Amino acid sequence: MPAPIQVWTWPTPNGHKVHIMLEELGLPYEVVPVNIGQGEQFRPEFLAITPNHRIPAIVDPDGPGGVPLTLFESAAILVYLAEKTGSGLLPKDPAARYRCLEWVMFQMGGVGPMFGQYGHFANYAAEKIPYAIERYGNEVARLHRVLDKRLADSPFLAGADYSIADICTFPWVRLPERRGIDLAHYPNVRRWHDAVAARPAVQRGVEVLAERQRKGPITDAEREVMFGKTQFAAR
Ligand SMILES: N[C@@H](CCC(=O)N[C@@H](CS)C(=O)NCC(=O)O)C(=O)O
Repeated sequence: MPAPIQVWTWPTPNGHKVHIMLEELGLPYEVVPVNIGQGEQFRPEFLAITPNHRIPAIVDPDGPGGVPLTLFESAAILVYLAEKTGSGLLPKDPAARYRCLEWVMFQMGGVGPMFGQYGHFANYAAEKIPYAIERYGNEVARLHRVLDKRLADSPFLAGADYSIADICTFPWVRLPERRGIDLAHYPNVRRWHDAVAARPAVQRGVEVLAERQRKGPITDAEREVMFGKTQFAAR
């Protein structure tokens, strides 16, 4: 039995990518909760793993050459885990591999940041700024249109097969009502969403730390930690 991979994480879309991947691969893992609303992302033990104080990050005691490896950035973690296990979740054929990486980068550079900013201005910011909500709302809708077009031609984002491109995008597309999105307007995204959501590993992955999820609206103390002085203090 391989030593468990430590996952420093929290039940957010970026955390869920890694939970789903580990479930898909059936690798043993140990969850280390990092409560980002209470400032645990600034603890020295976590900063020793990631200078960016953002979840997720992993520690694999059995990294390349048997040497322990720490890794942050969710997509780097998915690529690593796919390569470590030789999993087809990152295709081996060169053209298919680049097609997959293209959609992984699209998620990392577009979907994640834009959906995240929409969530910030629409749900978290104390002051509601119409321009910002409209700007990021337009981007969220545009990116759904891009996904819908791709998924009109292809069962999954990278092509015929489910891959890490789907794993990293799904947690951002689930619960679309949080982004003011009705998937009825994006029928190909809906078909894909339902197919991915039906996978047992995905269902287990999105349940990781579900009991720790905030139930009500964001508090002023959490706002301070994530968007105030605590977040931007020099470290
Ligand atoms: N590009 C990073 C983004 C990670 C990220 O933004 N994580 C958020 C949670 S989804 C976080 O840790 N936020 C803590 C904070 O804002 O202080 C990745 O994909 O891993």
